[in-house]
Amino acid sequence: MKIDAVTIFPEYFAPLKLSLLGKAQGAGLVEFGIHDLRSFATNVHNQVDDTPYGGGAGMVMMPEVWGKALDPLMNSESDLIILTPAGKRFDQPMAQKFSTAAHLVYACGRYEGIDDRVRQHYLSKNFRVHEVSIGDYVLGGGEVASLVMIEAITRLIPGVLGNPQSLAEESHNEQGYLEYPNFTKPATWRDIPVPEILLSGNHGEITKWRAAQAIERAKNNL
Ligand code: JFT
Repeated sequence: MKIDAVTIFPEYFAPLKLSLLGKAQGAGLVEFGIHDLRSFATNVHNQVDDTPYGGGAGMVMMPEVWGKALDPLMNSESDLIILTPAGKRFDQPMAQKFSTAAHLVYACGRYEGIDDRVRQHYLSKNFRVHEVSIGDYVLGGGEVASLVMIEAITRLIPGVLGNPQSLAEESHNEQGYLEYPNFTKPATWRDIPVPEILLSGNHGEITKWRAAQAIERAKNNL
């Protein structure tokens, strides 16, 4: 998979070199391209935003600059993802769908958002365009939202997770089983013992106990 992101803050994407995502890129399973929107600015001030038509607070990102940045990236294989607080909520089923895509292009805006004609234009040219939000809280822009999506999607690409068992257990979780509490050594830490059942070696009883714990936890999260 190829993943491009356009942003005025390319430095936000430094974490793509780390951990799972860095290894996935090193193994050739995914390739990241980060593009500085400002390098596509057309006027002498390298301006990327302007005041909103109709008035109101804040600034809106100029369509001309976005068009110059996105045109060379988009092709028939591409899905354009426009991050916006008004978009469809990102969830695990959406991550699953995007994990089989060939090319994801993230438009990461700031300020009040991107001139809506950018969305309209690529839609009218029959590109696949998705407006997405990562959840109901206020962020300063699309960069962190795109990182969240990139991590959730990339780890679903076959070969990215070292241990396919982790993925198998997760899809189990999506079918109604939730997470149980985890413990590792030492057996007692600050006077708190690990639940005895987990030291028993009785895997049937351990599975039942974990299921009960997961249900208890799920109740508490309602
Ligand atoms: C936020 C976003 C949010 C949120 C893209 C662009 C500008 C800042 C903003 C925040 C509230 C109202 C603008 C963005 C997101 C989320 C995505 C932008 N902002 N107007 N994605 N996921 N939960 N907030 Cl462009």
